[in-house]
Amino acid sequence: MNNLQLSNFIGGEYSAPVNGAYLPLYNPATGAAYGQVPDSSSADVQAAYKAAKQAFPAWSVTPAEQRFQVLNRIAELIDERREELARAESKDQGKPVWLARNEMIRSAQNFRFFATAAMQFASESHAMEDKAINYTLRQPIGVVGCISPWNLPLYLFSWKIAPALAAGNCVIAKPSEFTPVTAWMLGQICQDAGLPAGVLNIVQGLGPSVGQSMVEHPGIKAISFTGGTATGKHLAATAAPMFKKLSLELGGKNPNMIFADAQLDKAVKTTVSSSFLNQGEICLCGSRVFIERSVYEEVKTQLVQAAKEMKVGPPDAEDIRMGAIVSKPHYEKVLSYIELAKQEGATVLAGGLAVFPEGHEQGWYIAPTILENLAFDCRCNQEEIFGPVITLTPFDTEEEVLMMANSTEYGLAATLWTENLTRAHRMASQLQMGIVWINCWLLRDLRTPFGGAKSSGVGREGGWEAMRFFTEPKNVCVSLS
Ligand code: TXE
Repeated sequence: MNNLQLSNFIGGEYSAPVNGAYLPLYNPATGAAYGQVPDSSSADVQAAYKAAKQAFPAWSVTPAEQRFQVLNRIAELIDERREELARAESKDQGKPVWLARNEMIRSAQNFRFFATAAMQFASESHAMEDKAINYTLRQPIGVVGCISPWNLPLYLFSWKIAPALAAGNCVIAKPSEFTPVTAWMLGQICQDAGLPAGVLNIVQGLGPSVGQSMVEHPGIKAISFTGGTATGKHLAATAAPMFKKLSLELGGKNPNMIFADAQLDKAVKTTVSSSFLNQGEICLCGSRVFIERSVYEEVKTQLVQAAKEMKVGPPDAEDIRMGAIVSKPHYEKVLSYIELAKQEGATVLAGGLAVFPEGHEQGWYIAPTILENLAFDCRCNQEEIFGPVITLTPFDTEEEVLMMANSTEYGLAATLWTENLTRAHRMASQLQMGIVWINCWLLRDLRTPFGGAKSSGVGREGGWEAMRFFTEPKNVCVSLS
């Protein structure tokens, strides 16, 4: 797939951007350009809007069973093309190909899950004794926008698109300009699955042009966005005067708390994943590891050993644990945080530098990095780094670790390792987070609400939450007298 030229997918057809402009597409494993992605403009968003608006009257009344069948077929086709999609995703994003395969399974699950939701989602009714009966229709909103990031490209793209379509909306979707390939491939899959033209439109390009045009477009009534907190803030300010419905899934600086009474082997093993999976580029990664002082040295030694043994290399090698960082600017950002940590007085226990695998010296690789001796309120412990970098901090009491865990502006997820049941529940209720994992990490039931508190976002997705977000409730009150 060298010299790959991507296109937009509008009105059921692949098309070049109106302005004819393209951006280079880079392979993080080599640092070299391998294709081009449309640098679309508001003209393409407008064309997508026209197509979506035209498709909406028919799609919004398509029987739920037919919507189920099409979405389920998309899931089957993703499964059938898993290897091809996984290889494309790994090349585009830098993630290990084995991990991309898992994410393709999950992308198919997103469509399968919301296919069934289309069949199950129903009106509520509220009887007022003998006076009246209310029923609440949940109607599709119309044309909605989905904007997704580069860390889990198809997985997060499908996580938004699937419920939007299941609920009967027509969609304009924009993947990240850094990782557009699997979204581009999804257009063909949707067509092969029989999704009517115009129901899903994919516009490729930059955030400040395509994304911004979507948010500014008065006809796009709701936006589901996953990305950085700064972008989310800007997006919310743009959308506010139009009273758009917004779902924002933003950054995190997640605490991972290990108590002395935990099953330490399991805690350490999972912590290695929660720190470095996908090069640490998952909003749910636990970047601040707090360890009870009596087991601090023991846990630290094991984590450092695991990090040092971790193989970093080209993403298509089956035996690597970590691949390349998604883009040059992000690679430089992560390295600059490691430098900042040193200035803030960190001791580097593992990694702390770029890696240059043989034959891939120009790629963007960073060693799994473990830091200690940082204050809980220093910048490296407060700001989202979003790379393979964790800090270790000892604690003495539950109150102390709770205070440190809640000390950042973020509130996405926390992980607790303890065999003390009452403590686990007590802390879960006091952590200012949208998600708390107890003795596990990244275990996801697609029915549960997903999202963050504080600066980690607004609203929840997943299950009925997503179906509610993508519908407008209308209460109808009927007098019985
Ligand atoms: O994301 P952006 P960036 C965090 C992480 C990372 C930081 C910045 O800390 O280092 O954010 O990453 C589109 N209107 N996360 O700058 O720009 C953009 O094109 C509308 C956490 O790469 O937020 C892309 O499709 N859209 C995160 C999407 O927003 C705009 C995942 C996300 O990109 C836009 C990614 C605009 N004005 C980064 N500007 C998570 N929560 O998982 C950009 N976009």
